[in-house]
Amino acid sequence: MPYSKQDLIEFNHLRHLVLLYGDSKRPWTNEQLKYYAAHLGSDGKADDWFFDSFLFINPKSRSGRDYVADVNLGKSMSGEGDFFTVCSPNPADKGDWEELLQFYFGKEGALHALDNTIEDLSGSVAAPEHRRNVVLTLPYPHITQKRFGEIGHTGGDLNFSIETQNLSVATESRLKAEMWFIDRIMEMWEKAHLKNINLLGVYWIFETVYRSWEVDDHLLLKELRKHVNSRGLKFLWIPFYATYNFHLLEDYKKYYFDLAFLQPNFLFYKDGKDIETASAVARKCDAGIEMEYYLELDEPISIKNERHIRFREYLNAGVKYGYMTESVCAHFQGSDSLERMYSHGEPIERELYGDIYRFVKGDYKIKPYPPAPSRSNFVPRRRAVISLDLGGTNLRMAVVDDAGKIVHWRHGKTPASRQGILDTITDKVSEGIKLAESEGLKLTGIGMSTGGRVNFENGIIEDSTSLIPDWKNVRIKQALEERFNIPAVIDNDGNCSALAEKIFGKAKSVDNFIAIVLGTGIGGGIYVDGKLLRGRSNYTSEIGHITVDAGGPKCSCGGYGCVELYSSGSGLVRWAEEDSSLTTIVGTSGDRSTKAIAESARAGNADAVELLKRGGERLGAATAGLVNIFNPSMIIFSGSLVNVGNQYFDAFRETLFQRAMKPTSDSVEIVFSDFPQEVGIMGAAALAFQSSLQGSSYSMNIE
Ligand code: BMX
Ligand code: ZN
Repeated sequence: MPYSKQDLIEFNHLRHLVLLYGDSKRPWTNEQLKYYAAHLGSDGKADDWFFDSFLFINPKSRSGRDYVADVNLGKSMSGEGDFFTVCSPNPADKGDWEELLQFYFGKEGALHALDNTIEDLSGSVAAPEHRRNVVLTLPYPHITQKRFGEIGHTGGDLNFSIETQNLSVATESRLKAEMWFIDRIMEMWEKAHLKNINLLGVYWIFETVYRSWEVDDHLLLKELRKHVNSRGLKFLWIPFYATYNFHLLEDYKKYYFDLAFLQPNFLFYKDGKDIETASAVARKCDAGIEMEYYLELDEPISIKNERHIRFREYLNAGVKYGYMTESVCAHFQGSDSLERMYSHGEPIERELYGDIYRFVKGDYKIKPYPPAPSRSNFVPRRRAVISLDLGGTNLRMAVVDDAGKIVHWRHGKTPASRQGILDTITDKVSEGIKLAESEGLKLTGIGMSTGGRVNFENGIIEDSTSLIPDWKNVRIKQALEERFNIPAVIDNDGNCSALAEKIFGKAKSVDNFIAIVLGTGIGGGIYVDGKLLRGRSNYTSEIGHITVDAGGPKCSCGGYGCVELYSSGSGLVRWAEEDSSLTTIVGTSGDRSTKAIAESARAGNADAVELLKRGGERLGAATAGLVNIFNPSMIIFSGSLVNVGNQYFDAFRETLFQRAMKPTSDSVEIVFSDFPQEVGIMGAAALAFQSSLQGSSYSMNIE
């Protein structure tokens, strides 16, 4: 483990580094930072120092664009299954990076706040022996960023993608942006004159070292590290244990970083590695350990017990395997868990606050584990619903629990006939019920999201376009209730997507927004003044069927020139096939699918790029009209097309802002859903929970 007299001096006495996840919209204040800088006695007064080092991490810019990149694989403790994240479709640009610098260095910024906090505390506690360290996060240069912004006077925006240039040029540009960021940090640091803190280094936010045919972070990091070190800074990393390319930890000091902390990930994952193994790996690789803690509201009792046992193991293992005193430790604590633990209503959480403090001081003593949740203990049954999502291409079924977690997930192609669809639904629901019951989940409802015009009161699909053939006059609510004896509730997929965003997603605190689902067709849901727009018969928000070309071809809805014919998955394919000027778009197997179009565009095929631009443009024009009518503050995209390519969304944005009336469009934020593929499932689940909760005193358990 990387702790010797030498390291002590070289890293300015870094021992315990606390991770401070921030929200770009809310700067850190003295009031919050004091919980991390000092230990507070029961009277609320500081009686000692706490962490010696502070790492500031902001995942997103104020407008929601990503600084962070993440790859996670594994099963979480509540078992929602495997998941992973890829390069952001919504990457931060130079303006956002500048905003982050302001967040760090601005007058109200994190560093001034920390400096002042330490200054203030030095009144009640004798000044610390060494200056406290700060580490600043470098934003990740996403390869989805094609117009980062200009650096110097080079006459153009930096482009990080390999769509129109080769990998080494893209990597050079990414490196250039990072080097610029580091130089800006140094300039601002010089000017800031902060007395009580020491700028120790910078942090690489991606928890792996990534290389593929379109990304070369190996080269980037090797060069970047030289630059970081040349400015007198250290380069830090906290890799995810189950990470892709994890073996790189073995040689990390040789090539990439000056200091790494291994995340055991034991707290979050059901089948996570145990801490003994993780600490042995850290020791072997000369890395520190990351302590992992979080607090969740309203978690089920069994999970809470398990969390306490596991966190006790992090502390005890620090004594057993020596990392409490022989190593450096990073402390993950969600965004504000330590502050919340300090004033928590439950003694067990307050006790942990004290134990973490003792641990940081190096004199924590092993404590017994809290009792394991046993079968004989009373454990309330978690509630869950069966959720169905029927679209033009896919039929999905999931079991979703009352924390909004997908516990089981199945999906397949939408059968070609009405009977086929009904049979598959019956099969999948039966399967879901069995899975839920075998885990002791209490099923309270079935929710369904479907394309088509839905009679919401009676649960009847009254009409559909030919995207779902013969899907008319289907009494689905009645059929499900009779067959399974569980209350069922159905709504249009666009409406469901809007509900999903409102309850679980990006629109939790937004009252006026438009959700757009880009799939085989284009669906939509609109919230006005906090209410989902339903109209006379719940047939609202058929955004796909706004005419954008009065002389255009006939649409599956009976109209002509609808935007769905140009900008949806099926529309792009149709256009590619019918427009004789677009001849060169073909997939690897000679096909013309949406996937083939996306791949061709990524490979720089001019026809495919043109097609995406036209598609985005038409949708932008249609949406400009909606913006003028509904005055939303947010537009949220979901559906399988969110990854189709930036050309589409760039053209969308450009057209929208060009066409929509000026003051109206000024404040519209355009964002991507946190669950673009699961939006129908999440919406149907929210619908089922809402209706099963009506008249009951039980409340939904949403984080
Ligand atoms: C169609 C229409 C909409 C639906 C949209 C997106 C039917 C069957 N569908 O415009 O109701 O919201 O497609 O659906 O009438 P998806 O199939 O792309 O998910
Ligand atoms: Zn139409």
